[in-house]
Amino acid sequence: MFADALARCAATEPALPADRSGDLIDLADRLRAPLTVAVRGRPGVGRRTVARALTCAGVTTVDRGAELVVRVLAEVPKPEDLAALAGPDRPGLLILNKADLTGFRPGGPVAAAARYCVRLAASTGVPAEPMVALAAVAADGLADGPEDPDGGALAALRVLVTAPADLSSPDAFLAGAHPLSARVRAGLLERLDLFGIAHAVVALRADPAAGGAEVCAALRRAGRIEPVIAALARAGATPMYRRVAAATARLRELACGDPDAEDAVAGFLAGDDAVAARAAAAAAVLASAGLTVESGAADPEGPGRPEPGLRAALRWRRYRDGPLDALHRDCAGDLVRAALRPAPAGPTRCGPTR
Ligand SMILES: Nc1nc2c(ncn2[C@@H]2O[C@H](COP(=O)(O)OP(=O)(O)OP(=O)(O)O)[C@@H](O)[C@H]2O)c(=O)[nH]1
Ligand SMILES: [Mg+2]
Repeated sequence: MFADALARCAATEPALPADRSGDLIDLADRLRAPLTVAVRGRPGVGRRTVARALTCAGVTTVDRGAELVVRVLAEVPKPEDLAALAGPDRPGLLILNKADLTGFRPGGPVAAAARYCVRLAASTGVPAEPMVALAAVAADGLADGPEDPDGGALAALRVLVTAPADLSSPDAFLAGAHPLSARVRAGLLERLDLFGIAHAVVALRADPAAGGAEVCAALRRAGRIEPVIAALARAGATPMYRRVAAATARLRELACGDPDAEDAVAGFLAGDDAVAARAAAAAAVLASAGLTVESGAADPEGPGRPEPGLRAALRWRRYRDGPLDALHRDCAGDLVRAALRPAPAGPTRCGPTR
C-alpha cells in the first residue's frame, strides 16, 4: 500500500520536481522487492531441502543480509537452536521439518507435529509450522516430467496402486519380488521417500484418472508448503513494516534537504494515503503477534459513546503506553494516527487534505 501511494504521489503531484519524482519511484520499487529470507539450522535437519522447497514456491532465499531468518528444526530444539533464538539473528519463523518422522500418534505424524508446533511457538515466542520438505520438493521434481527410462515415476506409482508394495520401511520396500524392479523402487524412494510414495499412491487410488498435476498437488499438500508460505507471509509483516519505516525516514530527509520538494513530500507523509498505508503495515505486524486489529467501522455500544475511530485511537494509545518494545510501540502509534482521521469520503489523493 505504501509503495502504491508513493508511486501515485510521484505520478500525480505537480509540485514535485522531476528528479524527486524519480527518487520516489525508486523508493516504491525497493518497497515492492520480494522479501529476502535466509534458511538456517543445524546440519542434517533438511535445511537445503527446505530452502529448495521455498525457492520453488517463489521465495527469494539468500545466504547473507536476509530480512527474515527461518530456522529449520527436526524433532526438538537443540542447544544451538536455543542460542539462535536468543541471538541477534533471531528467527521470525521456526519450521519443524521431517514431520513425517514424528511417529504414529493420533491423527498421524504431521498432525502430531502440528500440535507440537503450537507448544513450541508458545514456549519460544516464535511461530512454528510443521513441514515435510522432502515431499514438497518431490512435487516439484515430478512436475518437471517423467525422466525414468522405465516409463517415469508417475507410471511406476500407478503400478504401486494395483500391486501394493510393503511401505513399512525403506528396506521392506526394496526387498523381495515386485512388478517394479528394485532399481525403479530405489529411484522412487530417493525422489519421494516412503511418505511421498504413500501420499502419491493414495492420490492415484482415490482418482485413477489423476495425472502428474494432481499427484504433485497431493505431494505439496503432504509437504505443507502452502501453510508454510502463509506463515512466512505473516512473519514477513515485521520486515515489511521496517521497510516502510525506513522509506518514511528517507522521505523526511528528502523533505528537509530539498526546499523545492519539501511541501510535496511532507504533504505526502501527512496525507491520508501514507497514514493509512503505514497503519496497514503496522496492523499486519500486530496481527502477526496475535492481536485483533479492528477496522472500528461499527459502533456496537450505540449513541452517546465516543465515535469508533476515537475509541480505537484511545485503545491503541493505552496499548502504546504499556510495556512494549519499540517496534510494537511504533505500530500502535501508527494506528492511533490513522484512527484519528475521519473515514475518507471518496478516493484519497496525494498530499494534505485539510
Ligand atoms: N524424512 C524426511 N527427510 C528429509 C526431509 N527433508 C530433508 N530430509 C532428508 O534429510 C537429509 C538432510 O537434508 P539436507 O537437505 O541435505 O539438509 P541439511 O543437511 O540440513 O543441509 P545442508 O547442510 O545445506 O546440506 C537428507 O537426506 C534429506 O533427504 C523431510 O521432510 N523428511
Ligand atoms: Mg545435507
